[in-house]
Amino acid sequence: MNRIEIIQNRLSRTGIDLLALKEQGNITYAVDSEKPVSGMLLIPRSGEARLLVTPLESVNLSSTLNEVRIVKLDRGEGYLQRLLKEKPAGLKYIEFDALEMQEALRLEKELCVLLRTGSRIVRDMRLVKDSREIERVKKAAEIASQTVCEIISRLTEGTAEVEVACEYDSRIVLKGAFKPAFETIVAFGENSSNPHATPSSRRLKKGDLVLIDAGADYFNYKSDLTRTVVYEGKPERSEAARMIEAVEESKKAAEKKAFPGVNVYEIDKAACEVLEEYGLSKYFAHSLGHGVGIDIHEPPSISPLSSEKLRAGNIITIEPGVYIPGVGGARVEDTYLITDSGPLKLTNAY
Ligand SMILES: [Mn+2]
Repeated sequence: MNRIEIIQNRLSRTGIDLLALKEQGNITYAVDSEKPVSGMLLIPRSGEARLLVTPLESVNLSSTLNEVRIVKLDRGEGYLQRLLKEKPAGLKYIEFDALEMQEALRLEKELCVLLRTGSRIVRDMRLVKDSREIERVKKAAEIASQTVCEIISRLTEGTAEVEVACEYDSRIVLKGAFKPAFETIVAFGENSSNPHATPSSRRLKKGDLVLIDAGADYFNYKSDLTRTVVYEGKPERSEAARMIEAVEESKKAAEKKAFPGVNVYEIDKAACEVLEEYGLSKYFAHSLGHGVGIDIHEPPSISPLSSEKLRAGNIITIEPGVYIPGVGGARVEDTYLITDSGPLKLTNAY
């Protein structure tokens, strides 16, 4: 059964007449494409699925994509306009993955249907990766890990953050990645205290904290890892070394909990307890981790607010970090496949 058929089975069971997907990651997944696909994918409970695309998006698309019919809109025509024009007969209940308020109001008025947004059908399918998806994330992880190791071993005094980031980006492409999975973060010294630092012209000095957060996109699947090191510093007893030790210990504690069936907030709790012991938990500014796949951030979110249970086949990151304003930050992150026997680390940089 292909993914569209699996979705149609679920529509039959829940009484939904039509599932409309707008998010690129969901469409790409549903049509099982090796390249990102945008547009509006209409999947009826039975019959042919159709992908509405603008004239721009239709360039390079043939008339079908894995048995989904491609419908080219006229220039200037909107997806909703076309959906309304065609008004499939007998529609009572439409579910969207995402829908803007204006669109919802217009559809309700003109179609007189029951509408729901935030559909979980494709979201839930994407939570558990199949073997083909796992192979792609593994490859993305391998490329990123090797490259981060190379980059760290070649750090030289006086190099700017942007230079290191560019070097990483070009090396992964030469290794077969499509592109970086997100904007590569390279932060030296005090800049590492910003969890989302943008690489700048700041140059590397001896004793600096060096934080590199990088990933790769391989056939649409992503990897994510972070390493923090001290550049030619005297590591013993420095505050920087203590921060790095704290996040590494915190990550280990989280790994021990990352088994199928565990509530994700328990993983977060285990990581926080270690940071608490170091007196650093007040400097932990973000979620502990996130799912990774077609999107760099996808469900499940590993946060204190989530009560989702881990499942075998989930691919997640664990990334505790501490950020002390004016001093610097440390984060260590890996991408893991959750298996029945626990977390399997896919990003094997040292
Ligand atoms: Mn991450």
